[in-house]
Amino acid sequence: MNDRFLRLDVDADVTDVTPGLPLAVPGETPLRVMTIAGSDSGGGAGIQADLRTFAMLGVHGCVAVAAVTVQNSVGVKGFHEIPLDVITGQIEAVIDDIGIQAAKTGMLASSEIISAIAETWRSRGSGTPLVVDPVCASMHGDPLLHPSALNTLRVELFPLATLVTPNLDEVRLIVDIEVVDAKTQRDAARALHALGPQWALVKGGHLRSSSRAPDLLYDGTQFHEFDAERIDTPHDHGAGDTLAAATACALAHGYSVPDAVAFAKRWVTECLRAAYPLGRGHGPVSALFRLSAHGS
Ligand code: PXL
Repeated sequence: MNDRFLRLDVDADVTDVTPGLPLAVPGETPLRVMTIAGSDSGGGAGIQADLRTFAMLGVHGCVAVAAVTVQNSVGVKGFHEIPLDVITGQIEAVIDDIGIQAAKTGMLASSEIISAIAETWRSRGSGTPLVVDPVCASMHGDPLLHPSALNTLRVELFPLATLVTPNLDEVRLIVDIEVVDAKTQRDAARALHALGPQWALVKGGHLRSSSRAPDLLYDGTQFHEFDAERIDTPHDHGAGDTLAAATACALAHGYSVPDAVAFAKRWVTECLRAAYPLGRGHGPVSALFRLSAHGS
C-alpha cells in the first residue's frame, strides 16, 4: 500500500473554534444546510442537535424529517416512519426554492426510506456536499435502523456521499471489521471507502488510549488522523450528529473535507466539554456553549 499518512493535532481552543466561519449578517440570507434525519423528542440528538449546531454556526437549517422517535434520556421507546412521499417532498421543496450548500443524513430507519432519499438526491442533490452519518442505534443500543436496511445504505447511499462518518459499532455492522487498533482502523477506512463515498471517517471512539479520541479520514490515497483530547462525560448524547452537522456547515462554507473534519472535531470537543445532565439518563452535548461567555 502506498497510502500517505498525515497526522493532525486538533486539540480544541474555545477562542479559536470558528475561525473563518463568518457569523450570519442581519438581513442577509445565510448559507443553508439541510438535515435529513430523525426527530428526538428529548431534544438531545437527531434533528434537534443538528439545528442547534447549524444555528450556532450562523447557518440556516432546513429539515426533511425521516422518522419521529419517542424517547427521553433513558432510551428510545419507539419510532414512527414518515411516508416516503412526505420525506422526498420535503427535500424537493427545499432544494427547488430555498437552495442548500450542503446536507447531512442521520437516522433513516428503513431500506425504503434510504432508497427514496437516494433517488431524490441523484436527481436533485448531485454536486452538493452530502455527509452520511449512518445511524444504526441509540447510545442505549435501541435500534434506529432496520437490519435489512444495511445493504441499501451500503449500495445506494454511500456512493452518493462526500463523506461517511460511522462510529466503531456502525463500522462493524457495515463492513464487518472489528476496529481494535490503528491497523484495523485503517482496514476499516479502506473497506468503507471501497463502498463508494469520496471520503470515509472512522471515528475512534474508545480506541487505543483512554485520553485521546483518534479519528481516521481516508480518500483512497491519503490517511488523515485527527487526534483530539477525549472529554470524559456520561452526557454525550448527540455527539455523532453534532460532528456530522458541523462538518456539513464547514463544507457549505467551502472548506476542504480534511479542514471541515478538523473544524467539526474541535466543535464537538467543545460541545462535549459543555454537555449537561438532563433527565435520569444521559444528557446531551451542548452547542449552546457559544452563548455563554467562554464557559463562565
Ligand atoms: O445520535 C444518534 C441519533 C440520531 N438520531 C436520532 C436519535 C439518535 C440517538 O438516539 O435518537 C433521532
